[in-house]
Amino acid sequence: MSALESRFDETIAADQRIEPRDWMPEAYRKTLIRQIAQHAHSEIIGMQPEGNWILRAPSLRRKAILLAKVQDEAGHGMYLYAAAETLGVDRAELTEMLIEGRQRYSSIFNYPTLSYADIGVIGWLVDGAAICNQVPLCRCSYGPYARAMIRVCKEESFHQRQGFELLLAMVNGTAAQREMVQESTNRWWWPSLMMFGPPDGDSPNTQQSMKWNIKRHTNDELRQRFVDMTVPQAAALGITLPDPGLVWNDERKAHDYTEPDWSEFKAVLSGSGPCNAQRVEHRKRAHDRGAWVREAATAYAQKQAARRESAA
Ligand code: FAQ
Repeated sequence: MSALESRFDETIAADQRIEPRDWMPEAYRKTLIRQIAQHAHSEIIGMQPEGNWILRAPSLRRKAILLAKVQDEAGHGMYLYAAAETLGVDRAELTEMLIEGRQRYSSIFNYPTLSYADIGVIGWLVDGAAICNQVPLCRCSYGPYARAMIRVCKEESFHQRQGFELLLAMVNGTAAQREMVQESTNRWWWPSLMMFGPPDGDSPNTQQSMKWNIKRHTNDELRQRFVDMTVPQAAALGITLPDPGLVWNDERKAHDYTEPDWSEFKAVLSGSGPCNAQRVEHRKRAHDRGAWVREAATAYAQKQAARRESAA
């Protein structure tokens, strides 16, 4: 083993951070690029389901809240692309890979938003699941990713609360509004459980990622944490989670629950979810429409560089 490899192993064993200039195994770098890029793409594609309701928000207050949330997701995407760039990839290259279907984004964003209750339920369940998954990533061994996660998690907590607050208003409203919240919860519950990834036995990356202190918990551990956290919140809302198998297990001191339909998860990952094609097409259109901005920014930067050179 080379001195560089031993140094890397010692840093991981001491639970310290790897920084961009440190030597790292190629497989560690590749895993991080895969996970951070997938995470960044999720934040950017994740703007679409909620963005769909900005023009139809029921009040100015709700519109301002939703606009701010969707803008935050764009910001998260930017921090994450910047973190990925410290590993030697280019953001433009990552965007190409997303558009060409060579990199993934979270399965959850391939489902449609059908009512305004979905805005509340996404905040409650989807941001809730994101927080559960991402708080441990603040202790990830790769410095730039861990630091980006600290800010992202603070903002996600705010997003989760705005979702819960919207749902509280709706469940205290009319019978029709309560029904909207229940119907939306029924649709989003199972896809939210899938956000944590495949069951541990079918997760090819978990073991190695945990050895490298990238992941701190397995997919099933985090899914369980999410279920246990969400049950009392559903009770506070007076909403039923759509799983008859969801019961407290006193021996395990955790809830038993029914596994989501993993064949649906696989189908969504392979591109045949309800909105896959639409999401990627929309992202591609936005990217193409932004070409003139990128060209203008490049031309400006080149001109500035030429001016500096001639002044020197
Ligand atoms: N969707 O071996 P594992 C948000 C893939 S939150 C799609 O277990 P790993 C906030 C996986 O990439 C959502 N693909 O993989 C927001 C792997 O692919 P491969 C984003 C999935 O990496 C809220 C294969 O399956 N959060 O955006 C999914 O160890 C509201 C095998 O799986 C993150 O990305 C999935 N759900 O664990 C925004 C968090 N699950 O190897 C807007 C960071 C797995 O075939 C509105 N990521 N795959 O290329 C992680 O923690 C991990 O990457 C996991 C997956 C836990 C997602």
